[in-house]
Amino acid sequence: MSPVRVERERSWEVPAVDVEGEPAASSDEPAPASRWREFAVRAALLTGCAVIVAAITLAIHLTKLEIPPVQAPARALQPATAPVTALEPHPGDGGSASPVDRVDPTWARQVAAATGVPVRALLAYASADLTVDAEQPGCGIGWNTLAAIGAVESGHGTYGGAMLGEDGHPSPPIRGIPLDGQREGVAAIADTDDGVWDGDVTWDRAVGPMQFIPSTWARWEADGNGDGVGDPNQIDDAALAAVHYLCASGNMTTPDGWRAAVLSYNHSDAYADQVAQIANGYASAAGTVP
Ligand SMILES: [Ca+2]
Ligand SMILES: [Ca+2]
Repeated sequence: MSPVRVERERSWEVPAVDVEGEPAASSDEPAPASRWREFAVRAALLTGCAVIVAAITLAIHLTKLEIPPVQAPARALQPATAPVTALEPHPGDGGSASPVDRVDPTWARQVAAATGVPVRALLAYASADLTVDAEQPGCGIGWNTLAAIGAVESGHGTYGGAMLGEDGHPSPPIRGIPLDGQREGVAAIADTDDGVWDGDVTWDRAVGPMQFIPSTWARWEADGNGDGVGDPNQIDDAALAAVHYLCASGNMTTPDGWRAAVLSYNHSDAYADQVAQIANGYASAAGTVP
């Protein structure tokens, strides 16, 4: 291969050299000592140029790197627990009303307005919070954590343009992609529900506002609205099943306990961070409610 000659611009004023570092042939050869001095100067200049080019290349490379999000300490990620205002039971109610009716509607309207959580979804989260507080007072989950999970999982039952009806059902129903193992990070889960919940008789899919997989629902099925039926498509039922699932991990009042519970729902640190951020935002916004 013939040597490539590198000509410098005027400001650099370095005589032409070949890539092997040998001074280029010249018609008026300098004396040996002068040649070596000149060669040393050229070498120093070339080294300097190489260092600058390497630094620029490194800087460009670094700017292209995807810097992973900084994981804040778990302590900073434990959301505050926002309280729910419940109505006092009225004598003669007969216990026939939906558990969701315990939630103070005035509180729900104000918190919904302050947080942006749709009031129907907020009623489901708050009711599930009240239920689990009575059943498992040691769990300590706040409605805001449940709401944050609902936000990430389905936009509170509005994913894909769905509308969350007053009956707690998103319309159209929210169903995830088939769990057919064909995509990265997607497990293969053959049908377990005969398509009853997910409409898919070949594979299973995550279902409803809280995105329960049918086999998980089969274990955690709950009836949050008190109609006698557990339905993962119905947000009161799904929210109650979700708090049972989360509280099964243990005490959520400690940073490590909170994180372990959320990771049991979805084993992703990025997911837990996102849920914590949203839950804290809801608690902060709800704190503005008089
Ligand atoms: Ca299925
Ligand atoms: Ca139900």
